Amino acid sequence: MPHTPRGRRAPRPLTLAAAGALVASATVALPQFTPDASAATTLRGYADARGVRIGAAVADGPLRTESAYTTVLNREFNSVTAENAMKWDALEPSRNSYNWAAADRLVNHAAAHNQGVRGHTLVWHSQLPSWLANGNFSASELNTILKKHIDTTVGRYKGKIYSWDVVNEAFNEDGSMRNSVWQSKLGTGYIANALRWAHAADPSARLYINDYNIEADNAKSDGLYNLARQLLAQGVPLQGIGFQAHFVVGQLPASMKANLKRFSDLGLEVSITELDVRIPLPASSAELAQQSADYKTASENCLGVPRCAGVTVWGITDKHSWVPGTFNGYGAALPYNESYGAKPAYTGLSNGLNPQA
Ligand code: G2I
Repeated sequence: MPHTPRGRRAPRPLTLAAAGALVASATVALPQFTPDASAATTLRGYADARGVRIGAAVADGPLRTESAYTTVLNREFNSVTAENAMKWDALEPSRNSYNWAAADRLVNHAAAHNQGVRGHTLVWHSQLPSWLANGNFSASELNTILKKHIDTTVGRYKGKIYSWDVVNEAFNEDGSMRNSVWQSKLGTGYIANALRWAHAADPSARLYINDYNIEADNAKSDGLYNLARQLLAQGVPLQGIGFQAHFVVGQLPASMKANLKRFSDLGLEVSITELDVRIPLPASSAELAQQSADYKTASENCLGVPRCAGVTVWGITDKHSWVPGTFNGYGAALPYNESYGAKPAYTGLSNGLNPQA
């Protein structure tokens, strides 16, 4: 039985609300997990008390080699996401030849530290192995390849992954579908198929569509909203929307909470899945303070909405963030600095998780 924190209702299944003509087609449940009673004032202590997840994207290198990294990971987070280890190019670099080592390592680490696992990601246009990206497969072959990937990957971790980013970054900024190998060969139907296959492989995993620049009410989130409504109306097993939330300091969209709420009003779970807040370097103390406010607001924007399952940050420490390698001149995006010192952003995130703050 999951332990219920004092004064909290036990997590219970939430029935999909019928929205308009939508038919309730599935049941979603908030994450079930046993809180770590050791430290109420950590991020995970506050998250446990609310029955939600506070997660971190985990890189395999520091997980294996840096004790400061695992100390913070285990103390502060009740959920993990593989930053790269569950991507297709990592799992199946040559056709039919799998490399599960790093993904297994993370799943085993999570089990040993009472952490849940978000799976990331099954269907994406990026990080495909070259045999697949350059294979020039027919639609029928691609369909078979995708089904096998989902059956194999979701099946391997059945019961060990509480939610999967089944489809990642499928939209263009204008709300149309991105022209990936999946879209161009299979059409938009690949999304419903992927969700159905994933559900068959692990009926207990919550299945997500995940994307960036959908935090605001905008053309891209409108496109996703319309697709989500259609999928639910068709009875496709879609249970959640992942809002990546890669922000620039001081630029959280004003419509974020209302936008998450409209998805939640469809009966879907919502989660922040990849939160970070980048700053032009060198970061000033004013920018670090604004970043702290942004972490608080972002987490409150999710947790203040019904059916928010939790918040995941895309890394732990600025030492290992993807940001400087991608956004020239930016960095300092995470709650811990390069020496594993907690930044003002840590306090902001903590206050966002703690309703008493
Ligand atoms: O780009 C930020 C994130 C946007 N949403 C989807 C996420 O999956 C994505 O994560 C990033 C990782 O943080 C990076 O670490 O995805 C990148 C591309 O998969 C990751 O970068 C890659 C490098 O491009 C590769 O050269 C490298 O081999 O990381 C790989 C493993 O270190």
